[in-house]
Amino acid sequence: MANEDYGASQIQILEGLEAVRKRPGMYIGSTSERGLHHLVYEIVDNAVDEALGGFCDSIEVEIEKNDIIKVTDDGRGIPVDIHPKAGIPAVEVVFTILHAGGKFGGGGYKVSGGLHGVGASVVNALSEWLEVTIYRDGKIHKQRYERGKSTGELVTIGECPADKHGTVVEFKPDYEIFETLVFDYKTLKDRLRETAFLTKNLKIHLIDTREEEIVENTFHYEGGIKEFVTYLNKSSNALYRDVLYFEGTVNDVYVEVSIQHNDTYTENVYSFVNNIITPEGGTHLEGFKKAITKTINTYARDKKLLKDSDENLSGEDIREGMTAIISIKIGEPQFEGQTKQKLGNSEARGAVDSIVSEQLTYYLEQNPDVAKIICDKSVQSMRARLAARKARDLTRRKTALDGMGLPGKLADCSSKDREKCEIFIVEGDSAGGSAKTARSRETQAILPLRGKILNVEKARLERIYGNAEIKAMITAFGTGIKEDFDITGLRYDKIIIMTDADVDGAHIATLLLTFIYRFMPELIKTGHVYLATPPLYKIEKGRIVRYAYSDEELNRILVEIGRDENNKIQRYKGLGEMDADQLWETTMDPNTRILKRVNMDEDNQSELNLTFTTLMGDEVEPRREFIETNAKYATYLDYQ
Ligand code: 28G
Repeated sequence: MANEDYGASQIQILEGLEAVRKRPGMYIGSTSERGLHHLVYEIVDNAVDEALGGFCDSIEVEIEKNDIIKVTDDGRGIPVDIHPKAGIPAVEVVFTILHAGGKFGGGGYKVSGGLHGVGASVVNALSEWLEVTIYRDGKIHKQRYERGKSTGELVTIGECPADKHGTVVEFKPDYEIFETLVFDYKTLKDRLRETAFLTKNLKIHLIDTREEEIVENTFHYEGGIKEFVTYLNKSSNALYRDVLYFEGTVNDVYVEVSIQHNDTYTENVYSFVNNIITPEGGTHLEGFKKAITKTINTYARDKKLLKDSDENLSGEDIREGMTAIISIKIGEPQFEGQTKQKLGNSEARGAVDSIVSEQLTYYLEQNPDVAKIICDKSVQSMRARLAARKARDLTRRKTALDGMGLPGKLADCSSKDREKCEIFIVEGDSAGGSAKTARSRETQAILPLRGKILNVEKARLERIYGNAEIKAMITAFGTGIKEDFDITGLRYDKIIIMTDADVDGAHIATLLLTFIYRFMPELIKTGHVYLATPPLYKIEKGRIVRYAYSDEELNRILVEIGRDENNKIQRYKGLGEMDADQLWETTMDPNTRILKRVNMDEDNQSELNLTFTTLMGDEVEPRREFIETNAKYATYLDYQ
C-alpha cells in the first residue's frame, strides 16, 4: 500500500464523517425521533440485502437499556480482508467511507432502504459508539468506532465454529446529534413487520430488553406480499377469498403484485422499489394502474357486465376498496421528483403492465365468480362517482354563488390574520353555546356540530358530500378536499377538536380525525390539527380552586393542598358541565390550556391506514385487540 493512498483514504473518511455530523438532516432527514429510528432501518436494511442475496434468513433487532440497539444477522459476515483500493479492511470501508457499498447482496440489487439509503457509515458517524462483530471463516473479528472514527484496528478476538457466520452491529446514537434517544417499540415493530412482508421467508425477531418485562415479536411470512394484503384487510371484510398474486421478470425487472378488494371505499395501494416504499409512485405504479384499468374494462365489456351504454370504468372505480401491493426489484432505480421518491425507470412501467395484464386476464378467465364481484363493485363505484360528481358540482356552484358562504352555525372570529386564528370544532349545541360565550371573539371561531358525525370509513363520497356537518367543516376550513385541497385557502392556524373527556368524546374525536385524515391529511402533516384537553376534575378547598387533567394530577394536587374531608372534588363528565368562565380557563385560554397536536408517522402509511380502518371499521375483534394492546389510541396517533 502506497503511503499517499493511505493518506488519501484517511482524508476522505474524515471529510465524509465531518459532513455527516455537520448536516445530519441531509443524510437521515432529521435529528428528531424519526431520524433516530432511521438509524435502525439503515443497519437492518444492510442485513436485508444479505437476505435478498439468499445468504441470510434471520435478523434480530434488540432494543437494549441505555438507548443501545443491537442488530444481528446470519449472513456471510462483512468481509474482513484488506480492500485493495482503500488499504483497510472491507468492513472498515463499509463503516467509515461515505457512500461505500454500491451493489452487493449477490442478487444484483443494491437495496438500500431507510429514508435516504445512506448506509452504515452515516449511522456510525452519528453514533456515540458503534461496534461491529463478524463471524467468518471460523474467526470472530471486532472493531469499535466512536463518532465514526475507529478506536483501533479490526482485531480477531476469538474463534468460532467454521460453519458459524454473520454480522452483529451494536450502536448508541449520539446525544450530541439527536433530540431524543428513546426508541419506540411500536414504530420499530411496524417497520420490521413491513420489511418481513416484503422479504418472503426472512425471519425478523424484535426484542425489547429495556424493562424487567421483556417484549418481543417475530415476523416471518412465507407468502410475502400476499400475506401483507391479508394483514391490511384484517379489519375490513374481503369481498372474495383469494388474494390475487402475480409475479415475473421482464427486462431484468422482477415484479410482484398482490390484490384483494374489501368492502370499504378507500383505495389502499402501496408501491415499493427494492423494498423502499415509493409514496409518490412512479412508473411501476403507472404500469399497474394502466394494466388493471385496461384489463378489467376489457373483461367487463366482453362479459356484458358493463352495458353498451355505460362509459368506461375509471381507474378509481376499479381501485375503490382495493388493497394492493406492487413490489419490484430493479438493478439501477432512478428516483425523480422534488423529493426523489418517484420511480422514473420506464422499463418498470412496461414490466408491471405486461405481467399484470397477462396474469390478471388469465386469472379472470379462470375465476369468473371473483371476476364478477370485482366488476360489479367497480360498476357500483362508477354510478356512485357520477352521482357524487353531481352533488359536488352542486356544492361547488352554491359556494361560488353565495360568495364562499360560511356555514350558518359558525361563529367566526373577527381577525383576518390567519396566523392568529383558531377554530374550535365542538360537539353538541350546549357546549357550543358555552364556547361561544367563553371565546375570545377576535381570534377564536366556534363551529358546533350537532348529532352523530358521519363515519367516512363506511360512507361513499356521495353521502359524504351530502352531510351537513362535513360540508360545514369543509367550508369553514377553506382548503377544499382531496385533489382540490389547497393549504393557502386555510382560514385558521389551529383546528381544535373539543369533545367531552369520556369514551363518547374520544369516539367523536376519532370520527373527526378520520374525516380529516382521509380528506385533508395535509392539515395533519403540517401540524394544524389539535385536540383540546378539558379537565377531568375540579378540586375545591375553601377558596382554592384547581383543575386536574388526569388521575395522577388529581392525586398530586390532593397531596399538595392536603387531603381533607372538606375538599370538594367534582368529576366532569362533559364540557356542558362547565360554565363559560370555567371552559375558558381550563380548555380555551391559550395561556392556560393544554393542546395536543395531532401528528402521524409518515414513514408508515399502511399501518396508519390500518389504524383508522381498525378503529372505524365493522370488524369487532381486531378493534378490541387493537384497543387492548394500544391502551389508548392516542399513543398510536402520537399526540404531542
Ligand atoms: C447486523 C447488522 C447489519 C452485512 C454483508 C455481507 C457482505 C457484505 C455485508 O459485503 C461488500 C465489498 C468490499 C465494500 C459480501 C460477504 C460478499 C461476500 C458480503 C449487515 C463493500 C460488502 N461476503 N452482511 N456486506 N463490500 N450485514 N448487517 O450489515 O467493499 S453487510
